[in-house]
Amino acid sequence: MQEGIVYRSTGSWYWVKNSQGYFYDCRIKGKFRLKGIKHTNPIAVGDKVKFSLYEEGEETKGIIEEILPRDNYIVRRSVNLSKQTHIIASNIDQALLLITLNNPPTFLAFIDRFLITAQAYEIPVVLIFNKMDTYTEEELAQVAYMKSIYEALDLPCNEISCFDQEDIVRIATLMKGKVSMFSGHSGVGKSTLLNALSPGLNLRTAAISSQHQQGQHTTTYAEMFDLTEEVRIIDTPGIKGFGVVDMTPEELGNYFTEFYAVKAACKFNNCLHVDEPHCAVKAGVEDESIAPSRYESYLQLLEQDTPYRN
Ligand SMILES: Nc1nc2c(ncn2[C@@H]2O[C@H](COP(=O)(O)OP(=O)(O)O)[C@@H](O)[C@H]2O)c(=O)[nH]1
Ligand SMILES: [Mg+2]
Ligand SMILES: [Zn+2]
Repeated sequence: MQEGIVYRSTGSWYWVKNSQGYFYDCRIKGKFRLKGIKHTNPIAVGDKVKFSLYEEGEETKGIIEEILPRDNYIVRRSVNLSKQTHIIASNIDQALLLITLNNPPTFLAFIDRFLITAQAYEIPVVLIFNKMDTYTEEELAQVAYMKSIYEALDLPCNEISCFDQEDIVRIATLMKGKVSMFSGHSGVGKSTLLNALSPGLNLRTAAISSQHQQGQHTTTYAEMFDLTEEVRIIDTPGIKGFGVVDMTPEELGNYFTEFYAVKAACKFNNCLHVDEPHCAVKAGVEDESIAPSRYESYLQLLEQDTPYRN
């Protein structure tokens, strides 16, 4: 039996790379379909699988026999109205969120929403402030302020320019030995950074966006790429963030780690930090130990993204 990782999937065929670096076209055994009833696809890009080989004419192909437990996975709702979800990708070691101040603007609320969702998916996030070569003194101060908010939460922050070779090497280093996923608004420099990291790589993203322009039907297919031998990415064209994850108001509050850290001091143990008296979170916002933007993001998410609130 071979062990491998799924790099690409068409829904019926899986392109699996084994530990020696060889790729095989694999099919799955029927039983996975039954097991994967919650999800429209039983196996996703990023999955670690065990497969056996068989000969089909001249070709050696594989049958996936087993899927190893996933560290994490991201989903989107399937297009039909069922409760089923489609697994976009799994086993993501880190999400690299590219941020630019302007051109395009990345708002703090967007960053916070991304962080919360990544946390719900159990994917560590690295923040990358890009286009540092373009900012004025005033804008640099703004970046420093944004950075201070997230460094206080122990999130790794990097300032880079895609045109600075030392910065590229730094990013390559933090990607080494991991599967990373790039996120961020269109125009923040994802493709530029990927090309700088791996000049030979011909990413599919361009082809996908030209398809878009022709108004064709496009589906989001994730795909794994080796940038170098030890640097892998999962490319998820068309996904800027992680979409929306259902969570209860209480879960949401807990995902704001600095709120969670003080909530024992709230008068009510089910405090949602909104109208309640003697709230430690609101006190923290007042004495500025909690960033006002984080609290604003929280209120916004509480309003929009917690359907269970009644
Ligand atoms: N000045 C400057 N421009 C950049 C940098 N990174 C990307 N860009 C430019 O930003 C534009 C959008 O980049 P692109 O990689 O297509 O963004 P994507 O939509 O996130 O893939 C391009 O014109 C890039 O040349 C950077 O670090 N500095
Ligand atoms: Mg791009
Ligand atoms: Zn409270």
